[in-house]
Amino acid sequence: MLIQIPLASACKESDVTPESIYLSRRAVLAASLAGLAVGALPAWALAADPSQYAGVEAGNAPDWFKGKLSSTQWQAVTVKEEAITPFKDATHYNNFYEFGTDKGDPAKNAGSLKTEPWTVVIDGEVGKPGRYALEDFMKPYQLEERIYRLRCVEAWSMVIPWIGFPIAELLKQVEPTSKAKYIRFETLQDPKVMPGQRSGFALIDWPYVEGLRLDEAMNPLAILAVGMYGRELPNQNGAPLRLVVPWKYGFKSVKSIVRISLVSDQPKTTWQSIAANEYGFYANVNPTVDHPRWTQAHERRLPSGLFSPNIRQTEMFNGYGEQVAALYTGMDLRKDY
Ligand SMILES: Nc1nc2c(c(=O)[nH]1)N[C@H]1C(S)=C(S)[C@@H](COP(=O)(O)O)O[C@H]1N2
Ligand SMILES: [Mo]
Repeated sequence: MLIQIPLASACKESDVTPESIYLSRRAVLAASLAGLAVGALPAWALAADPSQYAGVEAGNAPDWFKGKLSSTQWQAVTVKEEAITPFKDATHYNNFYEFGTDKGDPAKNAGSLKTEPWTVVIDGEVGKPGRYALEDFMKPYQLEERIYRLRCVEAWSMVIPWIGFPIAELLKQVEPTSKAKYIRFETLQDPKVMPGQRSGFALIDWPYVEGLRLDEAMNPLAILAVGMYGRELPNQNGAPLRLVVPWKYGFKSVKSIVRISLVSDQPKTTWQSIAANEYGFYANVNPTVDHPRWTQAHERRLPSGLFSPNIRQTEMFNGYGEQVAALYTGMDLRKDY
């Protein structure tokens, strides 16, 4: 079944996908819409599917992930007329301070992160709290590919094909109580494998914490990701489980999650605790509210170089206003930045 998030400006997949992949995906979609089993597809259509992005480094996916790939809904949501960022850039220009503060540090250092076994705790205001091995945690969810813009508060951006599932689906499973008003996410804390947690970068009070209002978390665009570029997440991108909220600045999209809590009060989040005058709880991408030290009106789309800086105008809600603006009706987004 193909579930599309309705867009007034429906876009063509061909805008972001090389022609050959686009055509073969059409075949997969056409076949699944016609109710055909995947086995009934011509071999060329199948062969063209999951990891057709150029230059993708092969991963070493756990069996549960491989098992879910065949039923993944490719390009469930995508962007218009914008090229997908090369895999190399998306995996070698990262923010993951647990592994160092330079953009190249996560790729260099995150190899030490052991993502199997991985445990996820669900607690707080829920009918069904629990502690799960990741493969059990993932059982109820069908994976979807979501091609989203990612806009960092530092004014660079990428377009990344994530693989994940809507947080709304998780909320159905865990049954929030009437007291649950926010969802809080916590990254692994393990100074033995995370050099950033034992070094002098004492600004951060580990673990890294992020949060959303419950209605934001229920928006169909908000996902938990387990993969990108047709494969499992590389460690530097937040393996094995991370948040992706494409209408907010990148720092909201917390990596390597070990705990998800439903809470009644607005969680104290990492960047807000460091500098509340610079980084708010909402952190919606907003070209009209500048960071105190730089403009947010435009951004560098990676890959970006000295001679081709690739500057673009930043869009309100990172271009997702149609889907999310209603969440903020009546709020002053200059105050609640
Ligand atoms: N645990 C944790 N999550 C994190 C960060 C971090 O330092 N630690 N950095 C954030 C920031 S600032 C950004 S822009 C994105 C970057 O995601 P990417 O490296 O996959 O592009 O991750 C976010 N999630
Ligand atoms: Mo960021």
